[in-house]
Amino acid sequence: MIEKFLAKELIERIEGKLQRNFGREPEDATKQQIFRAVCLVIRDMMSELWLENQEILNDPVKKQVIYLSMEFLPGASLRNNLFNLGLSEAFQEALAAYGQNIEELYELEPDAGLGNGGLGRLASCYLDAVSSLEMAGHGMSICYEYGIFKQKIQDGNQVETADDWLSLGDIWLIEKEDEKEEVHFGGKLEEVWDDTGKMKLIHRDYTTVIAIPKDMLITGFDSRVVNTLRLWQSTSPISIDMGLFAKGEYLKSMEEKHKAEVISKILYPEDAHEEGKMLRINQQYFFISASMHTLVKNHLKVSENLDDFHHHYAVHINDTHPTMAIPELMRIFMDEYDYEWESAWDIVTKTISYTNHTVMPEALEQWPENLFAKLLPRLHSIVKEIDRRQNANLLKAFPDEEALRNEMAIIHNGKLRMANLCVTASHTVNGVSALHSTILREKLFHGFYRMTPDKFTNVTNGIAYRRWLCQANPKLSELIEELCGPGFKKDASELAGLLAYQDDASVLERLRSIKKENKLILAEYIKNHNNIIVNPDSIFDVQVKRLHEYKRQLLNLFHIMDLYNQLRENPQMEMQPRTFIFGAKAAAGYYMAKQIIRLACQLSAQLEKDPAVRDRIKLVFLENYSVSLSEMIMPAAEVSEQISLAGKEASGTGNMKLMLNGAITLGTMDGANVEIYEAVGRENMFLFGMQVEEVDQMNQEGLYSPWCYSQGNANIANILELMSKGINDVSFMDIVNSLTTGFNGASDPYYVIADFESYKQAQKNVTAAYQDINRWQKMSLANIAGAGIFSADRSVKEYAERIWGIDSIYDIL
Ligand code: GPQ
Repeated sequence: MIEKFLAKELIERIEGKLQRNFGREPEDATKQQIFRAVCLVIRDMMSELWLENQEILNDPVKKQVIYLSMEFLPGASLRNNLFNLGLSEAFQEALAAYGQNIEELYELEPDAGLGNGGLGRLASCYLDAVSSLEMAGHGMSICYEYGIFKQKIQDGNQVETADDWLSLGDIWLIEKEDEKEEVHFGGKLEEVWDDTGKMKLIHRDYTTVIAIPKDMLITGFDSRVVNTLRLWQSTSPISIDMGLFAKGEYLKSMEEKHKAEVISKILYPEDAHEEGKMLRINQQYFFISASMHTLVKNHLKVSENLDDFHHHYAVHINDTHPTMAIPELMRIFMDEYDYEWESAWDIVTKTISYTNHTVMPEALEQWPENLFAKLLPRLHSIVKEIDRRQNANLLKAFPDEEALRNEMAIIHNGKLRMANLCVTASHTVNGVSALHSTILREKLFHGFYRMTPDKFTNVTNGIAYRRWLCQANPKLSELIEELCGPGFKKDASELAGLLAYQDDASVLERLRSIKKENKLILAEYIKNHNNIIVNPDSIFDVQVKRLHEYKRQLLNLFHIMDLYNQLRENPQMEMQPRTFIFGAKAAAGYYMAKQIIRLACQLSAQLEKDPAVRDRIKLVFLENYSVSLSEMIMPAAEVSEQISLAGKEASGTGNMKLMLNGAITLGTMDGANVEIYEAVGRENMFLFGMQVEEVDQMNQEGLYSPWCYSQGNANIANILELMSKGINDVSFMDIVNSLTTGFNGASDPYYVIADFESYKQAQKNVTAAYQDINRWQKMSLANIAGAGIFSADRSVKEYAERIWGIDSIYDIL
């Protein structure tokens, strides 16, 4: 248990921080100063816990996981840390003494948005779980000065502005200047022969960049283990070239510094998309090289050599972005510690494991070999050798299957394929939902699966459920605690205890009234931010996630346009009012995604203008969807739109957060929806659309013609016509063309039109079910009760047991 603090002690500590750091008394401190002082007090407490465990953590026989990821999306930390430490009430009381409201401090905190979406948030959920399970594990990434852009909607279009999160978010970062690392870029390799006739490769004329660690401490719920998320910031060893400066070349004199600093300047805002950019390669190598050096150094502090490195560290690669850990470790072992290839390879491959997060071809990283060789010559030579050896293995395994061997090669047609390198060098490879892992085995990595079937496994994603339930939806959390006891906060499977109340009318009524209160909070937010008054008794139908064609926000919009057409034709039509809520960022250069946002915004305005429809259907596009905003949306949602084309969404995690808050999934058999279906049963969700096999068949036949569909279906034709003619005076011809022109997969590649009728029917079923409030609340309860298996604690336990070989640090003392 964590020590309890009295409000009085906290007041003293907060006052101390205000005086020493800002020279202020509480009365004349600004809100920002109070926020900082409070965070500093909590940071001290976390640091003490962190120090307590250092001895155990540094023992080489106590294994720890290193979770490498280009993205982490912690969101805000204040409320989460207080909740985890059990100090929320004490701080609330302490602050009340100054007439301060802790909620206002929560609102002040900017999100640490060092990720794009699901992948980054998953990484943060897993760190929370590692600490909560009292395991040792650290995240490593980049300290981006600017995180995911802030989205503004101007005239119905997305506009991006920079996210200067560090201006206040830096309060959680502890700089460890003494643990900085050097990273070497570019240069050339030279062969040098020693007296014994042994050849060594020497790297010369490289550029040095300094990596400075900024550590964010990661608490777990009711846990004494505090881990770290180490974020590397880049800087140059030379701050200014005095020679150039003296010559009056001021800008040039600072060029080196700027070149180094640009590496950690900004997060790439493309989600599940690779572009082969030089800066991206530099970012990857920068944080990988610094991280691997740190591990090796730390290991050597407690062990004589690196032979037992894999007993001390499990290094996990979150998608292919950190793949360079493989050749970089090989390089360090061989070039810096004189290991032979075979023994280095043996240790490295026992250390590394890899999670794949997508099967979308455009997201599978492939680097141009020339560029890679120029930027990282030594790593290139190592990858070439891995490829050479792998080709020999492939020839043995598949002597008569040249096409397959080519598909599996690491270097092919002048490209380095990072996924193939990962699978080759990892001891375990996993997908993130049962369906996705099956697709990996049967399709994407089928050759590898034939060669090494035991390498492949599944770990279905999970979420830091306490954040979205206990912290974001306290009323629901209190009700569950009252009915089932507090055990669910430690063990999410205890949520199933709620099922005992599925026929209890008073419980169902309380669930309804909690949902209503949460809807009112969101309605107020919508009024303030969108200037739209929504009906709190309408169905809150939510689709929040990155904007991507495969996620099919367009299918949702098709349904809304169809309702609009029907209402215009038949204004008297009886209809259960609906509020369709969207939240989505589009990558800045993703034209179609931006068009879809524009369509949503124009449609929203058009509906609002029309008195005949606006009381029955509303569309709200919430700008700047983020972790913090999701914490307000999830508790208020009633329908969870999970409508990706089957086979495309690796897992989804928003689907889990929404069901946990009692929203009912309207979804395809894709990603983790399949497991939601298994958890709650057909009667507690709304399924529609083609299954993976049907999609595969359509793709193979190549006969799909959305244009023919629209000829045979007046509703679809009317929707297309509406978009062509214009919505709120804006025409969407590019969307229409992308759906209807071209043949053989060139038009409507995500089968929006093919799945439309099935979706529409499912939407009708939603409306019908909502008419029966009792039935609806029962479905909602079944979803909350069934959400337990989607806890990140469960996922991390599976990783720990089956992949990393780690356990609670207290169990192995
Ligand atoms: N995902 Cl490869 C991302 O958010 N970004 C990425 O670059 C890649 C995957 C998502 C994926 O689309 C979701 O289906 C998953 O639920 C999520 O990763 C976490 O596994």
